[in-house]
Amino acid sequence: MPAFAGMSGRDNRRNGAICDCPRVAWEGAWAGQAARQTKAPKNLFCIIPAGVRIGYSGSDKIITGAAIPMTALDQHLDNIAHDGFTLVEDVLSSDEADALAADLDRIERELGTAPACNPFEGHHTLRVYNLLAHGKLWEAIPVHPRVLPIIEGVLDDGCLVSSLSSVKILPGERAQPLHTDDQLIPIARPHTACVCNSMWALTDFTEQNGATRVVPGSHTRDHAPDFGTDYDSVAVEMKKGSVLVWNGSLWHGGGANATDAPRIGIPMNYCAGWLRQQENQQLGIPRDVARGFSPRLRALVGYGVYRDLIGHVDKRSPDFLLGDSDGALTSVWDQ
Ligand SMILES: O=C(O)CCC(=O)C(=O)O
Repeated sequence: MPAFAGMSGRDNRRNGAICDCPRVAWEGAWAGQAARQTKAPKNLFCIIPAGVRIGYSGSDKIITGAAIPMTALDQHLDNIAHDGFTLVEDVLSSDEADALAADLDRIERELGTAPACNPFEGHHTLRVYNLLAHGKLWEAIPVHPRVLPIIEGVLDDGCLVSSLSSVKILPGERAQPLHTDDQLIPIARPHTACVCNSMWALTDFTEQNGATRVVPGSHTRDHAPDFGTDYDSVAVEMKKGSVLVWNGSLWHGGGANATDAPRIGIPMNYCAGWLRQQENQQLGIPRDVARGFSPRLRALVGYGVYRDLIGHVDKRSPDFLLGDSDGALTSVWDQ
């Protein structure tokens, strides 16, 4: 299979055989020239795994993906380190994506969701926040074994759910201003990754319907974009069921939807265990709901401690507040 003409010198075939799943690579369009409003090229090679890493199993019935293979994990982490993003394909089956989209319709109806009508959230975009409070189906997303290991590789396994929401870009929406997801965090750039986010495609994402646009490599810049300024970017097209993962410092934004159908995406966002979550998970998710979460999901939403200290309640893990654990903790001070 021919390599994409503009690819960098990295050899994406190391450690394994070549298969034909598309890997988003951008250098040809981007580093070359004329990157503005250019689609990320596809049909590049990726790795057929040699090893298997055990991941956390999801708590939900419908989502049953196997753990992410180790060499693929390395490749994804390499992509994020180098480009600022990576694409994980076929995470959800078509039926799984449809089930989530149908449940989202239900939630939007129940909440009477309407566009926020501001330049960031859009005038023709429906957004629902705090999805973990709105139904069991959503509990499988934060712990998915094909994606969580990548997040843990960028942050660490003490990472937290920062927010779980939806972005349904309706026909006629304009492109969202480019931004970074760690833009409000007042530390000098570039910095160690403290936010790592993902976009789950519940419909195909195309340049025409508003696929997420990224500025490859921008996670290493020493500044964030100026709000509302036009920058060169590429659209990351992906099939329904795929997941785009990026370093929170990457410049990106939703695209314009020039079609007559919605583009439905689920931003599943994580932050470091030492950072405040964007959506307050402990107050926003009723305790009765959190009590039904798997142990891993409980820890991810904040019923745990980071490095045996951060987040403790009276030197106990806050898990005891859910009632079925004593929260026993050997704090870092006691070690
Ligand atoms: O909808 C998208 O593709 C990106 C949305 C986004 O980046 C945001 O709302 O922060």
